[in-house]
Amino acid sequence: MRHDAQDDRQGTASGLTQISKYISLILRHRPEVIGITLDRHGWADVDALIAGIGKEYPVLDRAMLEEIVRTDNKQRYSFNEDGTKIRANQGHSIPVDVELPQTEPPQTLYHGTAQRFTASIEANGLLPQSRLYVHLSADERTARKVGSRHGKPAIYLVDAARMRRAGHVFYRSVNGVWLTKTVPARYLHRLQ
Ligand code: HQG
Repeated sequence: MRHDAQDDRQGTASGLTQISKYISLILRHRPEVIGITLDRHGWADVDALIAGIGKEYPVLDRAMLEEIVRTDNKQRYSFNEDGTKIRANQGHSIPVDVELPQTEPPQTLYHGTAQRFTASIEANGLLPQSRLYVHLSADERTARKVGSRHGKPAIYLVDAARMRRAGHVFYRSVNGVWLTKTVPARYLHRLQ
């Protein structure tokens, strides 16, 4: 497990963060790593997940998983009603349908990326790359944070209202991320 000065400062929380990142890998991208499958709505069996992750992180039990879900800073995961299943709310690369209703977006949304991607984005529009959807946010601050993950950030304003009028479909994940399949370049306005 990675262990650095930042982890030391964060104490126990860093352990949870490490496990949370692993859960994110399993529930969004690679369930086969621990020999489990997701159903078509993205649900994994909680006991199977705990058992599978236990090989790497034996400390994980039901109570710790509940704490991870409850305290996750982006509310990445949800349990089903009876608590027997768990899924990621968004961010998948594997084709699952998390049953989001189409939702009317605000007039404008934001997308944060890295400056080195801007030439390609302005030529080809925003593409979902390895994920199912392009991820957008309702506020510029979140976009800046997302963009900073990739390098020196560049921020785009997305003309969501005009996209809607042209028939593009939007979803809002249960943790507030706006999703759409692609954003053609004509709907992008670079802020920074
Ligand atoms: C870029 C995190 C070149 C796109 C965040 C982005 C988010 C292009 C990168 C969530 C392009 C894909 C998603 C094009 C798009 N040419 N580059 N035509 N079109 N790109 O990580 O939006 O912590 O898949 O701009 O908070 O950065 O994981 O997407 O830079 O909500 O929960 O290709 O991931 O959440 O990168 O982040 P990503 P993202 P979590």
